Amino acid sequence: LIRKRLVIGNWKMHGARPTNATLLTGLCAGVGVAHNCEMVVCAPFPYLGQVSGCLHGSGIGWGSQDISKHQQGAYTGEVSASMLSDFGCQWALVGHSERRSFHCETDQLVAEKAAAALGAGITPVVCVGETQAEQEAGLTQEVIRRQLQPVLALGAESVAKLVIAYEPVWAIGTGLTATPQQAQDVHAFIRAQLTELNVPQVRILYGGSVKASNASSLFAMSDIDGALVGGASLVAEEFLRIAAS
Ligand code: G2H
Repeated sequence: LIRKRLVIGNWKMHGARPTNATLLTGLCAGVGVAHNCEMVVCAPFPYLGQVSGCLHGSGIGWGSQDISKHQQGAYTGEVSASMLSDFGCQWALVGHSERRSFHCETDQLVAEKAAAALGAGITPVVCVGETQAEQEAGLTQEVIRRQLQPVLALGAESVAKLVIAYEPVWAIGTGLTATPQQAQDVHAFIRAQLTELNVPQVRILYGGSVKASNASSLFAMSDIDGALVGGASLVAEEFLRIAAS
């Protein structure tokens, strides 16, 4: 059973046309270093046209950082799956911890967004992860199980088409990384639930302060299939080095 390696850059709310151009040109020039690894860039909505123009035909995929659960209608400020498809997006992050905490996204809403993406042929990258307080209280597994529950309830046929990203909130943008073994333990816990659903081939990415210097030790773990990279995805050389790991 082969799970192809996957490294996704999450630009978050960073970027400007000129710096994006430099970054994207750098990625296209260096994409050859990352054979056996799929690369994807998730940019802010207004830049998806620029990203698709630069990455088209490069072998690097692109996507959004969020998606509406609605197909169309009076939903001011929302962006639908079909609009993302219009811009060639094949990927969408859903339920990133920053969406969950700053925009009150619930486990149920995250699952509905994943379903909306799947309905348009877009691969949702469903993010899960516990906060520092939850980790310290020994609630990691309970929280992950709760977050995954409505997503797994979409059924094996749907779950087979998505990607899961485990991002411990205490390791995001803090410089703290889970140790490879800490991450592996949670990935194995998630894998067990996927196996129970008969979809062990679903990829599980690790996220949280991943950089070129810690990527290899994370990727050496048997249930870590790649990474969701924030800060380190904003510099082409660094992101390429992670993909090459
Ligand atoms: C976690 C991650 C990317 P960073 O949010 O989603 O960001 O690598 O900056 O911790």
